[in-house]
Amino acid sequence: MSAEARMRLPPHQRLVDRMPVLHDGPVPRIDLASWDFRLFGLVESEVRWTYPEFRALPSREVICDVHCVTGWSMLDTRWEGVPVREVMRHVRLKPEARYVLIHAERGFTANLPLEVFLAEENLFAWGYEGRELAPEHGWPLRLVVPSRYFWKSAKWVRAVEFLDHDVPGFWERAGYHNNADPWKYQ
Ligand SMILES: Nc1nc2c(c(=O)[nH]1)N[C@H]1C(S)=C(S)[C@@H](COP(=O)(O)O)O[C@H]1N2
Ligand SMILES: [Mo]
Repeated sequence: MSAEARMRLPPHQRLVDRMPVLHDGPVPRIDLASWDFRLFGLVESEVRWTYPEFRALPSREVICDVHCVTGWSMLDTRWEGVPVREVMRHVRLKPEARYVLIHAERGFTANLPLEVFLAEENLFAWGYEGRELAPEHGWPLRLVVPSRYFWKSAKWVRAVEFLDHDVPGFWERAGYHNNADPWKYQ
């Protein structure tokens, strides 16, 4: 490993060169015709996109390192999708909104403080390494939050709920740290 790569590895992590597949339960079967993506909760008015509508939103590429709490890290992963900040241009938050709960297929959830969710690099990704996302990696849409352990990056996302209080997500209820900063080994 190069000295540069070592510096990019948080404590207790090892490098992998292919992305493992990790999630609870089976890969959900998705029907794009009935698929939607919604913003709801503490917003002035809710937003709902169909799949073609969402894919028509401006997209960009993000290259980032990802770190799974089970110990693997992958450097320079390349995602394409709609930036969280682009999505947020379509909604006006109520002033009480402080947290988000990400909702995915089959009841999976992940929680983040609003300011972490709004980071410039965060993406709702539909592409990976120049191709459509694979089903096992979250197709048709997954969240990518590079600043946190990868379990916050929900696959198969369907909605974002804005809240005035923090609600622990699926892995957080299972005992994972609420903040999940790999550099603090949380
Ligand atoms: N919907 C859903 N998303 C999920 C999970 C899950 O169980 N369900 N697991 C998380 C965990 S623990 C990790 S490490 C990453 C793994 O993503 P990958 O399978 O694309 O490597 O997905 C995250 N997103
Ligand atoms: Mo994970």
